[in-house]
Amino acid sequence: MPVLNMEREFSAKSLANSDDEMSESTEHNASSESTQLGSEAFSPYREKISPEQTRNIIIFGETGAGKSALINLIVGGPVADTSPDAQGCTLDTAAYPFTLAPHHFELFDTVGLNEPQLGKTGYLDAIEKAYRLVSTLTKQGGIHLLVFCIRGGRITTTTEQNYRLFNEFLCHRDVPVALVITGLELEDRMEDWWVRNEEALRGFGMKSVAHACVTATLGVERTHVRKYENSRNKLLELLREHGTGQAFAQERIGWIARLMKDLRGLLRITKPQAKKPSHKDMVKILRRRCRLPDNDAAMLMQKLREIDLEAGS
Ligand SMILES: Nc1nc2c(ncn2[C@@H]2O[C@H](COP(=O)(O)OP(=O)(O)O)[C@@H](O)[C@H]2O)c(=O)[nH]1
Ligand SMILES: [Mg+2]
Repeated sequence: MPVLNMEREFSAKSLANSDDEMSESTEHNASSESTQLGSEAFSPYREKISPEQTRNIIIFGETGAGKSALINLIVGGPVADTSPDAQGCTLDTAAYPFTLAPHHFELFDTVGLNEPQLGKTGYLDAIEKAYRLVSTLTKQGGIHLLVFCIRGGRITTTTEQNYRLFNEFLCHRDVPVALVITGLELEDRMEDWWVRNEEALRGFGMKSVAHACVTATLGVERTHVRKYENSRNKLLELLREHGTGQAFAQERIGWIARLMKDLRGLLRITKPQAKKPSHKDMVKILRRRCRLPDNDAAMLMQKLREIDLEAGS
């Protein structure tokens, strides 16, 4: 059974122990505009940062887990839309720049799976989003850290599949994962959640290099202000400590092809006679929606065939 990395856990524990500290002032600089992937228009702030300097942090988890609230907490202002029932397309992504001197980060707010499986339309939409995400990430230097956001509560099959989607399918288990547990404002000590649930998370195979038990809400009349500020401190420390290492990236078309194939494993076909989409269908979607150039389309078809051959299918 996979185990948590205990060596790295030490630093996670030290984050946890900052529960009683009051907020320090931290230099930061946030743009209130996100960068929608696939659009050529970057905010002026982004253009000033060279891709080598920017650390790309992917925040993922189920809808409602608190990903957007977490980004607002880190950035220190309401840049990302939070909503109790926002929906979207799996792998749809918006990026938010954030500076924690001397480091520049790009925080990617993602849409995860809302059910353990994808329908055919959801699958084709997810492929389009995967293409945009991977194209952006290869242009911007790869992924430095995955932040898995879970709402303190039950771990479901959807939670597990979201972990697989980003950790295994997108990052081939090569990127450190930090767990952030939200919704803990009613705990006397937020870290108690970890003590009670660490064993269960281990049982689900969720490995992490660090964790932070937090609240991403200030509460009515700022009831939770102290825990909120402590949560921000923990997250900034987590980014500093674990978000500034080596990036993971792959050759773009090969990366997309592999992700398309892996996503297929999550595809649910409800009508027994219906077929799964062919390579041609998938490439057609990318040509139509993302203007995939001819040579990339040919290379993608080739890669998809190679992966099939490798798998012996
Ligand atoms: N009580 C509480 N509510 C939270 C917390 N984090 C997020 N929320 C709320 O949960 C809802 C979903 O949050 P959101 O950030 O949009 O989730 P996302 O779908 O993962 O981006 C919103 O109404 C948030 O205000 C938290 O730590 N505690
Ligand atoms: Mg959101």
